[in-house]
Amino acid sequence: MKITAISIFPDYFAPLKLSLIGKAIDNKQLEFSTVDLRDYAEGAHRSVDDTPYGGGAGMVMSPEPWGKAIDGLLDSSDTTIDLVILTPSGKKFNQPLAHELANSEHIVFACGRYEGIDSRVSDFYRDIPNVRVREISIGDYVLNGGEVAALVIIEAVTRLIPGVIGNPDSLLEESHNQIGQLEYPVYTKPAIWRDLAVPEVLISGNHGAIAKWRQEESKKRSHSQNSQDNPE
Ligand code: JDK
Repeated sequence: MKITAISIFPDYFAPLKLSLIGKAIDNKQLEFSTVDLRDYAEGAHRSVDDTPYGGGAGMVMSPEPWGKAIDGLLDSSDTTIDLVILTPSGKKFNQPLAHELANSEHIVFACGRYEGIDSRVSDFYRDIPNVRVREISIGDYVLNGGEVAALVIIEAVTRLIPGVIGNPDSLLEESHNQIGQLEYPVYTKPAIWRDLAVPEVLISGNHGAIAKWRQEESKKRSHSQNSQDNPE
C-alpha cells in the first residue's frame, strides 16, 4: 500500500517513522510520503488561501495549488487513487471504512487548514476515472486542520495490513466480531491487586463460561457501535 499526505505542515507526519508503522515502511509493506502544498503555490508569498466568496469569517484554501499537487500524484501513478478529503462534514470514519481503505493501493490524504478547501477540488476529482473521492470526518468535533484526522485514519487502516500489527490473532478476532462485541474488560497478573481480585470465571479455565461472560460484559459496555450513538 502507498499513502501520501498533502499538507502545508508535512512535519505533522514525522511520528509515522516511529513504532509499528515505521517498521512496515522499513519492510516495504507500506510506502509513505508527504507533499508540501506550499511547493505548488505561486507568487512572492506562496499563499495557499484567500477570502471566502459570500463573506464570512476566516480563509479558504485556494483550488489551484491543490489541483497541481493532486495532478502531480495522478501523473506518476497508474492505479486507482482513494482521495481522502478530511472535513468536519464528511462521512463518519468507522471500522468498516477502515477495512475498505485497507484494500486500497494508494490513499492520498488532502489535509486542509483554515476553513477548509474550495469545494470545487472535491467536485473536480469526483469525475476523474481512477480517482475515488471520499470526504471523511473522524468525529463530531472541529479540529484546526486535517492532519490529525489523517493520522488517526492511517493508524486504523495500516494495522489491518497483514504483518503490520504485532498480533495477527487479535486482528482475526476483530474480523469475526463487531467492535462492540469485543469491549470486555481485560486483566493480567497479579490475581489480586490492591485488594481487587480478577473475576473468578477468568481463572476457572472454563472456556465456554469465559466466552459467555465476555459476551455479557461487552453488551454492558458497548456505547460506540449502537444505533443510538451511531446513526447511519
Ligand atoms: C479538515 C480545516 C478546520 C474547518 C468551519 C463551519 C461548522 C466548522 C474549521 N472530524 C474532523 N473535525 N475537524 C476536521 C477537519 C477540520 C478542518 C479541516 C478536517 C480543514 N479544518 C475547520 C471548517 C470550519 N465549519 C461549520 C463546523 C472551521 C475533521
